[in-house]
Amino acid sequence: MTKKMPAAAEVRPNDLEAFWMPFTANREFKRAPRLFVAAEGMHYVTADGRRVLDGTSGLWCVNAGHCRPRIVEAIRRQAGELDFAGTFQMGHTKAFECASRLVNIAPSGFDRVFFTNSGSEAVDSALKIAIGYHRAKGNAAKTRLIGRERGYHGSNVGGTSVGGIGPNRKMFGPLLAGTDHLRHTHDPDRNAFSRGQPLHGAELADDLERLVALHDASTIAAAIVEPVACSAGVYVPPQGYLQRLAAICARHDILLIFDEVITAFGRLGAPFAAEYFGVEPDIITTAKGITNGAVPMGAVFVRDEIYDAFMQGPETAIELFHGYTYSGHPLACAAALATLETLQEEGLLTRAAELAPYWEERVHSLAGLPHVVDIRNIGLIAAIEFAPIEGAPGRRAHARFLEAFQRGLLVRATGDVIALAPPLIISKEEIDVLVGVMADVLRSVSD
Ligand code: PXG
Ligand code: PLP
Repeated sequence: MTKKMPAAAEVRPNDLEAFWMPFTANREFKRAPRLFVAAEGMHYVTADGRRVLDGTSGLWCVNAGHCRPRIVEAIRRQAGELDFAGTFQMGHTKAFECASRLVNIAPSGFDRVFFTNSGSEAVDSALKIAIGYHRAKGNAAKTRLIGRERGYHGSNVGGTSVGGIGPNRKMFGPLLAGTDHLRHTHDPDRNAFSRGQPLHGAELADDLERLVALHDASTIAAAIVEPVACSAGVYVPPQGYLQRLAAICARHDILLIFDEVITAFGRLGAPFAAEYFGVEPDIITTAKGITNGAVPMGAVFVRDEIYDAFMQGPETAIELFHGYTYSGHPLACAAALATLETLQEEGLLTRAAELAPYWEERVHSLAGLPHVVDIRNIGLIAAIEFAPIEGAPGRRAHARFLEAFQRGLLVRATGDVIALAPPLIISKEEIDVLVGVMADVLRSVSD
């Protein structure tokens, strides 16, 4: 059979119907698609040949910038050397090397890492590990999982269940039994236009005591929070909040899971948010920046006590009945190793701390532009919130996202918030360009 291979030019506009796109207005998109064909450093290139400044590190993952040669080359080399080797009762050297290198930059005490292929899988793995840990310690009744309103923990069933974004949940019935949610920390009346961590709201951590009173600590396995809740609109933790939450967890033998899928690998100016905030969780979930977005990968870091609790029974027995075909995939491990080298060599794990004051100053210069009701920032993250259009929540931010794209800037709209999180290699001049385009967008879109 001969099948005519379409030329690249014929393929480009393509038939867009088959791909059911995730978290996308499929019909609107397919009427007026926004397609990238290449990327390098701080920029994407669109199908019609325009350069677009990446204001969101792809989807919060390309921390070192696009198509970094060391990472590209490592993946290429690995694909030709060892394409696949499983890690169920077998192994390959890159996975062990990768794990060892990663725990070296993790907060102290986190000496074990479990590999997944995404943040969603990292979260569901962490939730299962938390429940399994308590069972291994003889507390089999500790199974309840506590999330937080406005939290995002991926799209798998466990993560959706502890997640706290209404639209992500409402289509899917009751989800996991035995979950509950802390109140969110967004308090614009007291905290609007805060620079860095807001002053007010540490006491909201005491909401966990309410859930303990309601369910009893003997039934609660873990509480999971994003140190900075990014997806739902960038909610920076109030000063003292995370410390207070950690203390309550410790008091009740509730494992504290930090979901650092976005915050790990330098986003705040430290390798991990746990370190940045000086808080000690028990489990840390990561993904995204671990491979600079170049190959899917996630990782769950656990304290030694947790790993040790599973290492019981005969040595021939499997200790954790959980894993993925592609846990520790060779290409992902090669990409992660090259990413870590790039981040370390270029000082990118801490660069956001150096840039943060400039970034903060520049993004807050957008205050006062039409419809802006709040601006928030931490590390190399910022959010601009708009007053919603009556009866059409989200439309205002979406319109500004579309206009920014027309003007050569990629941003992310979530609800009526525009989120910004550029690659950590951004220069001050590029920050000026980004903020300048945003200002033009905010002035030019009237509605
Ligand atoms: N936890 C957190 C804290 C996340 O931010 C996930 C888990 C799930 O990771 P995966 O790799 O399964 O997508 C995430 C992912 C956005 C956006 O624009 C955020 C995410 C994904 C896509 C878009 O806010 N976060
Ligand atoms: N479904 C079936 C039928 C499978 O055989 C497997 C893995 O063997 C899975 C799902 C899980 O796939 P993965 O390990 O890639 O998550």
